[in-house]
Amino acid sequence: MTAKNQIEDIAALEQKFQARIDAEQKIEPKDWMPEAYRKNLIRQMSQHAHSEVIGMQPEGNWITRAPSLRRKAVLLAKVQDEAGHGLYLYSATETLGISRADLIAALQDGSAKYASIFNYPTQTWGDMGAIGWLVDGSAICNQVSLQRTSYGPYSRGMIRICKEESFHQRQGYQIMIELARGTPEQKQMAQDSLNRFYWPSLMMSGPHDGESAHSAKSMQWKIKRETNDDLRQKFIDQTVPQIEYLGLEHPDKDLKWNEERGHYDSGELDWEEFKNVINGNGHCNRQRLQHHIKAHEEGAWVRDAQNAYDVKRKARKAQSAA
Ligand code: BYC
Repeated sequence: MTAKNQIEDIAALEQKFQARIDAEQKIEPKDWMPEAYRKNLIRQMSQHAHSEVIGMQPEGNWITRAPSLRRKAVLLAKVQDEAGHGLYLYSATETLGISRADLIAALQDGSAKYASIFNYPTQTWGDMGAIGWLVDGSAICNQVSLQRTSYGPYSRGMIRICKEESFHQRQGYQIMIELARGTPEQKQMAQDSLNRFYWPSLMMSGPHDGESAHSAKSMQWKIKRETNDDLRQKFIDQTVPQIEYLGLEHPDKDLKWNEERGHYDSGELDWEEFKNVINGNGHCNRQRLQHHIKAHEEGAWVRDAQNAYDVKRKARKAQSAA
């Protein structure tokens, strides 16, 4: 085959691929896909998996200090769910031909990102409420749309994850309701957590569309189904009545209903802070990665034992087949 024929061949495959996407057909692991689609998916899905796993740390910090046995059990269940979400997402990413070990190595050497929000410290019990309500709330806005992502394994993973995330959000909001209706000190704690987590939760949707490096291609390939700014707007709009119901003050003093747009206009985010955090210089970036590396090293014996068992099992199977 000549080089010209090869290029024409790829162009035809790409056209067919895009037609399937346009027709809302899912792309499955063994289907042909452009190399850039595979790479972009590996990037987004693995960063999503890393976010779930690193996201266990800020809440894990409060399991031993939960105010009651019931709260401890609920928080423990939520954190375990997040580990499960990480596992589904790593497994789904592996279907694209990359190993879990390579994905973890990229997280640990800093070449793969995870959601900026998990680099903020959790200082009070109110932060457990704010994370469930706002962080999971912002994540859900995105994840509901990702249920319709074009890659089959990612889409199916998202359907299950969304069911669990709804419980996460409600448990967080319930903590906020109790604090907001409690003593003046408890209400103040709720307000303080809202003030600290509101803006970073808006940053979870990523940079403005005009600044988003991957959006155009990801929207064309339907990896993403909504743009960063549309997701953020959805979250801003849904949060306003929730803050009102709690009787707390909205942290955005520039927030205003825009009749013409049918949405709230909001104040600008601190994009310098966002850049700093995603480039490794947030409050907890180093601590989060160090903790992950330590836990990974301490778990090496489990992986070794698993591998040794696997070798033994295969040898036994080969022996009985002989
Ligand atoms: N934080 O071109 P853009 C959860 C990066 S966890 C850090 O707009 P894209 C939970 C971006 O990666 C759920 N980095 O990117 C768990 C890119 O860098 P690279 C987390 C960010 O991909 C525990 C660069 O900036 N959800 O629910 O088109 C407890 C340019 O951005 C961020 C997901 O991961 C950020 N916020 O759009 C509680 C959803 N924003 O890769 C809760 C899946 C941007 O070129 N991910 N960057 O080095 C997505 O939907 C998309 O990746 C994003 C960004 C909307 C986040």
